[in-house]
Amino acid sequence: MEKTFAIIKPDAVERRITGKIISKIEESGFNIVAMKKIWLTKKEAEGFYAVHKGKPFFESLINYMSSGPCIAMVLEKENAIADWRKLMGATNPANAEAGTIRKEFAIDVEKNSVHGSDAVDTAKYEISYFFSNLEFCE
Ligand code: IDP
Ligand code: MG
Repeated sequence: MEKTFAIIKPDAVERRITGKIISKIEESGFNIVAMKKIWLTKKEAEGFYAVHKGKPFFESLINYMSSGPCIAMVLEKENAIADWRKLMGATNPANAEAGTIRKEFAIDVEKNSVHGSDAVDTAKYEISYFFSNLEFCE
């Protein structure tokens, strides 16, 4: 079964909507096989988002992602990577489809409430960035 990596970002944790987001994840057929609450340092956020280094939004993104705790999760399901991206919705909530998490909960293009891996190799890297083998329940 395919695994993907998900984050409930600081804007959503701060607004206490993690339960609502987790409900949507479970109702959509994902199994949560690992989960923890974690407050990233700037360095850890920079490492996670290294692919965006140099982009105009990078510094603000790092400040935001290290501004408070987030929830990191590994989700499992057939087609988990694409299906989680679909449930999240477009990066900019203004372009997100009805019924998606970002359409319903995101504040703006930066504070967009959730993260999801975009491919098999990034899912593998991101899962191993946050979780060790001992943290999985399968
Ligand atoms: P994704 O989260 O939908 O995969 P990416 O392009 O990988 O989107 O960007 C990573 C994160 O960087 C976004 O989720 C969002 O928080 C932030 N971001 C992306 N584009 C912009 C932008 O144009 N302005 C501000 N923040 C942005
Ligand atoms: Mg991305």
